[in-house]
Amino acid sequence: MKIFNSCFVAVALFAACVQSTSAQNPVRQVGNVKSVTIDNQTIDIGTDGAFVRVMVYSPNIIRVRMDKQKLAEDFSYAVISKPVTTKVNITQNDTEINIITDSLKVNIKKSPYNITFSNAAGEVINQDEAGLSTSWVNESVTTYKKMQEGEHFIGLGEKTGGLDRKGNAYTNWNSDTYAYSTSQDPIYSTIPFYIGIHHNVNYGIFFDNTWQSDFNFGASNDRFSSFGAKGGEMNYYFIAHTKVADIIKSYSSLTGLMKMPPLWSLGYQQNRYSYYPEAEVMRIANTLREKKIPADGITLDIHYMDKYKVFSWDKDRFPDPAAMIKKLKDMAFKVTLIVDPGIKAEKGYGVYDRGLKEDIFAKYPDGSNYTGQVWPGWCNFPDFTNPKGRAWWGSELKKYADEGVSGIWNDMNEFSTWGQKAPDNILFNFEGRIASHPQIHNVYGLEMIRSSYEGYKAARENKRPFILTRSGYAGLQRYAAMWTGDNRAENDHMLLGVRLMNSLGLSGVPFTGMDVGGFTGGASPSLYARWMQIGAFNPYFRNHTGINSKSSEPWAYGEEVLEITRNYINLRYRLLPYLYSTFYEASQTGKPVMRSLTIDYTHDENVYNGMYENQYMFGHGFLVFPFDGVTNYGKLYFPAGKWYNLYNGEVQQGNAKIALDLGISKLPVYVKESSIIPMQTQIQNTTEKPSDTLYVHVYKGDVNNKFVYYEDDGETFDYEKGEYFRKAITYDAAKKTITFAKAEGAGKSKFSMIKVMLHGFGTTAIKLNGKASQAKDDFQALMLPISRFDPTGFSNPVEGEKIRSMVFKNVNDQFTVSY
Ligand code: MIG
Repeated sequence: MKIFNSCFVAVALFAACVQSTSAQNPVRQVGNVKSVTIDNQTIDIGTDGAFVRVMVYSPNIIRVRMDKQKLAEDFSYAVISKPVTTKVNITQNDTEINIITDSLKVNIKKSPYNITFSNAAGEVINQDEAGLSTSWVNESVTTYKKMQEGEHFIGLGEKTGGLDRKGNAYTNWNSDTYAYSTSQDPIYSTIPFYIGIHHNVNYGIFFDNTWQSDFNFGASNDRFSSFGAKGGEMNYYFIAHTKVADIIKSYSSLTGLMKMPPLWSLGYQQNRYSYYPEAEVMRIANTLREKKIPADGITLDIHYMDKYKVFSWDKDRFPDPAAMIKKLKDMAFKVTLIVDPGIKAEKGYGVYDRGLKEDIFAKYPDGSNYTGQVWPGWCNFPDFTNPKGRAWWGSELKKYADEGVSGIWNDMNEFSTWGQKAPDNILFNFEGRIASHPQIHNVYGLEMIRSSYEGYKAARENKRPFILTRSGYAGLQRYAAMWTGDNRAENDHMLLGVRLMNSLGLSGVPFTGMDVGGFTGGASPSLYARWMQIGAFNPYFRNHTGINSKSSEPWAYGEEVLEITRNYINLRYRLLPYLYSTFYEASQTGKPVMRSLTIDYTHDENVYNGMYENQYMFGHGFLVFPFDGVTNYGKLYFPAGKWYNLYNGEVQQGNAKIALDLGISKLPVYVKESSIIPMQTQIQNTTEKPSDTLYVHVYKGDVNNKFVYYEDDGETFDYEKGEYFRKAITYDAAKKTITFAKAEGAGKSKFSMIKVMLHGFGTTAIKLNGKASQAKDDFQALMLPISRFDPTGFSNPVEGEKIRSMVFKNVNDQFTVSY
């Protein structure tokens, strides 16, 4: 009885605390608004518990910053754009503030502070959860948003688990996670940006805070979604558009767009941990050529180094690196080298000595260099948040440029010290501001790849660097492609890899890849074949495997698997004109190359269903089903519209679910109606010239489409000065026309002719520029992964399905095909 009583008293006392004496309340709320200052597009708000600044960044982007007292200096490694001047109407009265832009209505209640975002029609898109809003517990700050009915959450970068993040919570703390599980969190990188979807509206929230951050999308709570961090400001950008693609575009306008990658990096890349010595590297290169497996890249892992010391070569294994790289170059192979940030602390090792001299290593508060253990033993770690550190790294990279290296693969940049925790009290320069490890941890990888990108760009005149990274933060797409680290050779990991890339695509990173074939363990032949098929439809296509696993080259699994693998690599090379143009689109708009179906079919509930969540569009035209590689059985969902079987042209109507039992020779891929798919004849590497004809495949459909065909030299930055060849191709379904616009740009096409390949038009009369014209029957061999006579069983075009073609003499001409 006594115990019961005192409990009762304690509860009553706690309630009293919450209500009255805020000084004793461990949760500090924003509270009531006390002062408001409006200056053009910025509103400064003083409240009981905080200082708030709301800025109109554009008609579609509102930025909210908050801190307990006043705001710190505004600085971000991720955001590269400033607010644009825009039409905005801001008013206030005793109870609220209202902001109206062309696209948004923002309402801020004053007692207490609470913000609601609505669209122009007044529909609520997103709002603070009443009573919770934003609060602090010690230094950690969190904003709570009302969970909307039926809300889906997608994005958040490289996060495991399902496509829909509803019901889960996530932490951002970049970590070296060897052989991570399919639900492990966190893994390597941080992109604190997600998209919410409900009631036919969508929004994005980018929480730009580099401290450890936490997101909760209704994980065991039915009230809110939340985002917060262990330190720093509440600092988020609210983005709203009617289309998810435009949300990604706005996010990309804040954090930057990917630059055009070098063409060779879209070819097939061969890798393992590790190929050495030189004879082994040459054997791999020769075998790829002998077996006619198209390829452009070979990657060297840590064993090329002398005792894992970065910027050195093991001279026994590689006596003359420059000569070897030249030999490979003559065979049309580009070399990518791995680099790790840990610098062996060893006097006499020039790289280290120069680092000491430049004083660019991260430090303890007493001024001594922080020392941690990785591959080379005890290491110091370059401070990439110091401009001097970046310059030093760039100058060390020159050596590789001189040796003819094309790509720089940034590993271990979480940063990893054998997976151990690095101490909090390491200090970093942070552009002269001085920051502790917890504040910069999540941007260490970003600043390393920035150093690599800028350094390699400066080291090689007018050549596009290819930078690959394992870690990063929002904005990493400006510098690097990203791969998803140490996966396992398991079916679930193949599918998880697809989701990770789809999610990265939703989060502003278009250039992504996974270890195709699996890093740890060994795949079965059927899993390997499936994985290579899917890899052919990934932005970055690299086969890689770990140190103790069995060989994983395309020929390591027997003749049949070799045949299947070669078929799909071949197809990828014929599709390069399409792929390169799709990369161009990504470089202009941020629209990813691998597109989760949530981008184009946002409000179709089926795309969130766990059964179909891995399906994606590869560019605008291909619907790819990452089919099970073990049972070879799967269920497919076709969204609204009309879909053509890639292999035989058969039409599949949309809004349909089908089950398939398949062999391993084919990956289910369908082409969307009205697609425009430029292709070329088979080449073995990207330095080889295809025939002089660009084959443009057009699929009859009832929806409009616009595709921009794009070409440039694939190598330099001259395209930024107008040296490109660009041709818009428009499918107008109502007018029944396909218009090829005049070529734009100062560059020349490598093709001289266009051949239009018409799919699904049957015997319909075809006109050219309004005049009756002959379209010849043709065979879609180019589209097929292999020749029709191949024993592995690809089918011919279905009977009665006529593929017809028309040839045009001049690739520059403007012309219209109608039916
Ligand atoms: O501690 O360089 O994720 O791709 O092969 C392992 C060796 C270091 C991790 C990378 C992996 C690479 C491996 N690296």
